[in-house]
Amino acid sequence: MEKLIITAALTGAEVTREQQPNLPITPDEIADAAFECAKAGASIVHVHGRYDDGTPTQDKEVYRQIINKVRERCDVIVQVSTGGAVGMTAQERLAPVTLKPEMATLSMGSVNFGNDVFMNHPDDMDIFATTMKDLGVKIEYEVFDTGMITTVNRWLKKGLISAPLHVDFVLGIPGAMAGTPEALMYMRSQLPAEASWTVAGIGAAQLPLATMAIILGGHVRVGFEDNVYYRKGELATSNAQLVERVARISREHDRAVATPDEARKILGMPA
Ligand code: KMH
Ligand code: ZN
Repeated sequence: MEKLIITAALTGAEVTREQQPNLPITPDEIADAAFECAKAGASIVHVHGRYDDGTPTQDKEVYRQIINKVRERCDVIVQVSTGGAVGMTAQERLAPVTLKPEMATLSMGSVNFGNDVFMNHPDDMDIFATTMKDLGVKIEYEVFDTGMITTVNRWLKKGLISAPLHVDFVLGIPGAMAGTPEALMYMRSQLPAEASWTVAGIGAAQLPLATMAIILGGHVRVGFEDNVYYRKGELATSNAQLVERVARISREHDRAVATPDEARKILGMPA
């Protein structure tokens, strides 16, 4: 089986220090967390910008610092968020992509997101995809609900996007698809041929869905953006602790963990 790509979603836009005291916020903290996660087996870090007071931002300068500081510390694929935080404009959200990071996310539709609405107008999605393609940024298609994988397939058929595709199933957001084995199996059944996939289980769904992905030949995303606990009632001590556990489970199943260069190869990215 292909080696396992572990993505560490380090910070997100919603989690607070009150919920997770070890949440990395500043570019230095994010770079340290990326280094620890890379050591533990992550080949991709999914990053969100925050101002020092914790406010989410898509400020290009904040992302520039994050990318540079991560690169100074280690080799790991930096994947910037274009989801940002609910309520940001499309233009704001696209700003970090102009830094030409190795990888960026692209949300494939609108969805209720807790008590908010995460808006992704088709015209904006089109601009995001075109910009990423023009700048040579590898896209991770973020799929929160079933209609979004249908859109991936529709775009592929229309020639708006092309293989190799990499899809992230984000399962368990209140308002979107459930974080259940059945949901994952359905999503996987709808993938275009040859696409690679990863799963980001939210909250308590993180570990069971990660374990399923390891067995099924998918890839895994863990980290504080999606889940702040190690187990019920016990906060994780770091993002790296969550990465380490997934790497350990994978190795127990005789599935080796990919290095960043191996991940680039699997995803069809330049070395
Ligand atoms: N913060 C969410 C509203 C992404 O990073 O691309 C969207 C999000 C998706 O986190
Ligand atoms: Zn994100």
